Amino acid sequence: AVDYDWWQSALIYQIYPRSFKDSNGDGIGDLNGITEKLPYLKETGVDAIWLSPIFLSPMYDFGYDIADYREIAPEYGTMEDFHALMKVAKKLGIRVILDFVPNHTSNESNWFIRSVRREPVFQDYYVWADGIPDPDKPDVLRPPSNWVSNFRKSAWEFNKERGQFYLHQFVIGQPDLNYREPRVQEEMKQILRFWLNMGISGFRVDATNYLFEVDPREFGGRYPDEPQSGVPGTGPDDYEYLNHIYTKNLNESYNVVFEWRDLLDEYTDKDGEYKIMITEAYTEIGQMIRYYGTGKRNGSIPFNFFFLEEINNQSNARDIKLVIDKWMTYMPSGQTANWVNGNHDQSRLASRLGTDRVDAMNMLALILPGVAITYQGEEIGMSDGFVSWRDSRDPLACNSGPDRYARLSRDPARTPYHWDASAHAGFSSAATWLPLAHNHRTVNLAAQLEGNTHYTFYKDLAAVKKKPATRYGDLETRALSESILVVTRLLPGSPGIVGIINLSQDDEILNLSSLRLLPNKMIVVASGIDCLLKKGGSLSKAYLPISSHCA
Ligand code: TEU
Ligand code: CA
Repeated sequence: AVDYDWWQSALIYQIYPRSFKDSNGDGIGDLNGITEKLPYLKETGVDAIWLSPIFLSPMYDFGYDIADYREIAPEYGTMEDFHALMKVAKKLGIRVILDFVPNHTSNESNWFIRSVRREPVFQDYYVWADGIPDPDKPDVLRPPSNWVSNFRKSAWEFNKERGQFYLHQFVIGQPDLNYREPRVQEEMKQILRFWLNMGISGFRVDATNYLFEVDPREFGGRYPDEPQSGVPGTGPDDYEYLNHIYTKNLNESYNVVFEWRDLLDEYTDKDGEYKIMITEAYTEIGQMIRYYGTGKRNGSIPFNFFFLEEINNQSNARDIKLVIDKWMTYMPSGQTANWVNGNHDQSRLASRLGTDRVDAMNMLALILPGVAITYQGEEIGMSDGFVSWRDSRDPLACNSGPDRYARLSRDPARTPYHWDASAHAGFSSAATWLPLAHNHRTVNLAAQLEGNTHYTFYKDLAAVKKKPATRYGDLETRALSESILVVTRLLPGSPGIVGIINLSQDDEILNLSSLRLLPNKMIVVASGIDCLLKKGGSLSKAYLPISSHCA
């Protein structure tokens, strides 16, 4: 029998391999470290792990610059280690999702080296363009257009050997592939097959909305300048200085995703499971939703980034309700929702919203319909680490300079996982590649295995996530006041789920009978509210800072 719906209510755990667990004492996390911790993830209730890139890379962008899609980065291990990981994961029933980075390779990729030399097959693998002679200094070539990289400064880099500029929408070491070259599209499909043949359960697709740029043939053979955005305080080196209408969200990028979906579907019967594809595209909701597919074509699950972008430490119950309802309203019927509370590019929950909102947000992600995606460490409420300018490793930080790096750096969210209170947080036996967050001796997994903790609450929620009503129940969201948000999931014939969040610091008296759902047996999960449930009784705010579910 084919398992079509494992993913529709999956709890997916994002592992940033470099910072999860170091098994060989070099201060860098690795595959064997992950394998060692799989039983912990099983115990927690995780259905699938998504591994940030594990492939051969010079690591200018920590694996998002891939030199060979078919090889494992030596600091992370070997192909044998990967097979061993897969074997243990299979045995435990944890599915493995890999990161697919199709927009660009590393400049150390063989494809790029051969493209620089204009070798016949490879010459158009990347986005090459002639420079524009400077009218004042004829021997100086200016970049083909005003395009700016996501990591600041011109998105064009001159290559002396070839005598042309190449496009890089991210770091200089990440040349953009040319999707108008059919061979590139074919290569990428072969890479998907290569990993699918190893029994993985799907892909997270990186930077999907950057795949295509406009076709210069439609602009007289040149790449057109992007219009200025008018965003105050930005200059020509800043990404935000421009509106990216020629380099982002092109129709062709969606079509490629639909083709990859079809390719993944070829593996459904063979492996007896549906393969998941989750696409990353930071953009406005209309553009995001289009990745789900059209009437005719099946697509992917677009990451829902609105928890990250539209909820802050001031958001009240009504604000949060609106963010939830927005996705559910825009999502085409029959599709699967998803909820993201963090990733390796974003500030952590505890730092972004405050420690007292960590449980509430984890709870929402895990009781709302669809896929919940947890970034490693959010289940124990880790906070952003302090990373000095000197210790900075993220290229976005390094390109921003000592005065501006702190605002943009992604290093703080990438500090190693806190396993216990020992010297290197149980992550490594040696000094760690990025400094540990300052609170690792108090905020760590070992300290949270029992009692009312972020972790035990999360684990309870993971169990609730597996209940029929969480999988299939109807959703209702209600803001009872500025500070009380109630989420219910009702399924005829099954115990319902009611999630209650109190966002205020004050005592709140909540009469449960006012919710008018008590005749059914309900599983109540509450955050910021004491969990004393008596039929027709009332809930008053906790003496317990965190309350777990009670039946
Ligand atoms: O991020 C894509 C992306 O759009 C980033 O610009 C993102 O907006 C930024 O990191 C937020 O601060 C993906 C990966 O998640 C990121 O780690 C990579 O650096 C990037 O692609 C290039 O591969
Ligand atoms: Ca290691």
